[in-house]
Formats: sequence, C-alpha cells, structure tokens
Amino acid sequence: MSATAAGKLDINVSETQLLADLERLGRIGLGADGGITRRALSNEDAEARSYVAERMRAAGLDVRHDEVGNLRARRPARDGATWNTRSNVVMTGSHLDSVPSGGKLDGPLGVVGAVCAVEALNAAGVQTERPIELVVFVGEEGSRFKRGTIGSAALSGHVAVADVLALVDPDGVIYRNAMATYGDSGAAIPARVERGSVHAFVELHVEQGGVLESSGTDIGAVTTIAGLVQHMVTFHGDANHAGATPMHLRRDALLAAAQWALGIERAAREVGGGAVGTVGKLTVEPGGKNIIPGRVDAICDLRAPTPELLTALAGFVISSLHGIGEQRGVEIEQQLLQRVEPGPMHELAIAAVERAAAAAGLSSLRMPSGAIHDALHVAEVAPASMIFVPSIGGKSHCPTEATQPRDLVRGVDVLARTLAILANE
Ligand code: HGY
Ligand code: MN
Ligand code: MN
Repeated sequence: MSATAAGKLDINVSETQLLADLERLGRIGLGADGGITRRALSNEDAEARSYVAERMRAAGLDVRHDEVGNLRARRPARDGATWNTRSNVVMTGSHLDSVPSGGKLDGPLGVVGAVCAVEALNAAGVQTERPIELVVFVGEEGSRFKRGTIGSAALSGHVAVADVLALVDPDGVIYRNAMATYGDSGAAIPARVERGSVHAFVELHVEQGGVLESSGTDIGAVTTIAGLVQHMVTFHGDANHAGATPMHLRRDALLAAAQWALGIERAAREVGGGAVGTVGKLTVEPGGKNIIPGRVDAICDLRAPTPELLTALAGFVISSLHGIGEQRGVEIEQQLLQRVEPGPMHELAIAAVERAAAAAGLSSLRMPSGAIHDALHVAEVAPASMIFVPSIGGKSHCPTEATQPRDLVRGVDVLARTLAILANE
C-alpha cells in the first residue's frame, strides 16, 4: 500500500474508547502516590490482561495464549486466514506489567492502542493480505523476576521457554507456578515464532524522553534500541555501634556502595556516546539509624547504544569493585542479572512508520530509544520498529508520566496506517 493509499484510509480512532481503556487500566495496581505497580503474573497483571482480552474479542480478534503466558490475538486476513496461514503475519504489541509506582502509559498505550487501531481499521473497512497479530508480552519490566522482556525473549527464542518457566522470583515462586494467576485454560500455542513467519513488527510506545517534545515533532520512528547490563552487587561490611566506633575502625558497607555508585556516574560521563548508568535499587542492613551498615545489596543498570560502549561501561563498573573492597575492607560479591545487546531496527518497518505519519499529516523523526522494549527481541526474528509519541516533560517510570490525549490518538492513527501498509505490501 503506498503512502498515498494509506493517506486515503479514512482512519478515525475513537479517543473516547482509547482514553476509557487507559483510564480503566490506570485503576489496576494504582497506589496512593498515583503510581501504578503491576508486577508480572500478579493479580493486578492478570486483571489488566483479562480486561484487554475482552477488548480484543470485542474487536473481533481470535484470542489465544502461548506457553509463557503472552496473550496472542489475530485479525484475519482478506482470505479469512488467522492462525494456520501460509502468509506471514504482521505483529504489534507491548506489555501491561509496570515498574514499582510507574506510569499509566508505559506498555498499556501499545496494548490498548493496538486494539483501538484494529477497531479503526475495521470501521474503515480495511482488509489486509496478511493477518495482524496483537501481543501482550509478559514481564517486560523485570521488576519481579531477575530479567525483563521475558515474553518477547521467549517469542524470539532469545531465551528458551523451559528457562523462562524455571525463573524464580525473590520469594521463591517459580514462573511456571506464578502463571496460574492468569487462569489460562486450554492448549497454549507455541511461544517461539520462527524467522520468516512474521513479516514485520511495530510497537507503539511513549517516548519516555524529551526529544519529540523539545523538537516539536509529532511522531518518532525508532532506528535503534540501546542495550542493557544489570548487575546485583552485595557489599559485606561490619555492623557496629554508630556512636562508639571510631571512624578509622569502621567497615561501612553503605559508604563502599556509595563510592561505587559515584564511580558509575563518573564512568558513564567519561564513556559518553549516550551511555548512562544508574543504581536505582539498594537495600541497607540491618537498617538501624544508630548502626553502621553491615550489608548493602545494590543493583546497577547500565545502558549504551553500541555493544562496545556497553562493554566499556560495564567493564569499568565491575573492575572498580576490587579497589573499593580493598580500600574499605569490605568483601564484595557480584552477579550478572542480565545483558541485552543493543539492536538496530529495520528499514522496512521504520519507513512504514514514516510513511504512515506522513499519510496522517504528521511530522516524524528517526531516533534511537534509550529505553529497552519488547521490539528489541522481536527484531531478532522480524523487521521491527517502534512508533514514539511525546512524553510531557520527558517523564516516565513515575506517577507523573503523561502524554497529551491528542498525541495518544495520533500514535494510534499512525499505528493503524503502519499496520495497513505492512500487511498489504
Ligand atoms: O527499563 C527499560 O528500559 C524498560 O522500561 N523496561
Ligand atoms: Mn518501562
Ligand atoms: Mn515499556
């Protein structure tokens, strides 16, 4: 379908329905601070997922689930083919799980936005040569199990299904057992998709940064997705009396961790090139206000747009531990939690997003993503890209995450046109 043909599509996204869907999901896992906490395979995650499954059925989709709990729903092609189709499918989707006290749009926009995009295609009488599949990926945020992008990693084969099912959360709950929360019955379809069975993938997502807003651009067409390294580090010091212990006799675990965190900030600035480093999770034991910290557990989150920069940053961060331990008499353990390589998106999908934006009369910008997304793994088996819409103030992973309703609707409009372009060419 050419851009002009996509431009002739009479796409009318229902803003009322989209905002109602986001508002309904925004009540599931809502905390007193206005943030959303919806851990993977939790009751909240299951409630959100079953709401979406109902909306998918209402949109005429054939809804299934796969071996790791991804929700998989298909819109038939012109020839009526849905699952047992010779032609490869065009896929879209995102996630419903959240970070602790996160925003209402990170994930859900790409999930209910896809349902609203299908409804807009239905209303416009658009038929496609290829089926369209909507996916709700499990466990993108990694805030329960040790890794994130779980559902998409299983779909691409990046992680074996058996290894996903064997994941254990900090309370000792095994993924396979936690899936019972979803209450899925009946046969699950395979999670793994073979290269060649998916014609293209596109994910609608809030930018989670300030580039679109500051440049006054309507739509981002994502060209690459940054890579990620996360390490869990434990600092073993010596708990002791905060008043009676002279400074030169202390082995303070928190000061060792603080020195490490400040080193991460310095290393990320020195590596540059878009590299960033964060220590966002840290626990102090025993945690008494008059006790020198004896133990600190900390997780670092390192990102960079190329494997070389990521390796340089991670290398410094881990090698610095030895010197800190020696200097402060603190024993240090560290464990790699995950490394996800940066990934390029594909010209086929990027160009489709740009053409769809133009067809909708919107400006667009090719841009990298500093955040990780399910698209990164799907790109391992299919041409993929993402549609970004502006984040107000560039904020995300916090209760103030927000996007103008007009921009939400524009994102869904561009998604509908992108799907039509990809499923008809
Ligand atoms: O951490 C990320 O980049 C994503 O939000 N999971
Ligand atoms: Mn996120
Ligand atoms: Mn996300």
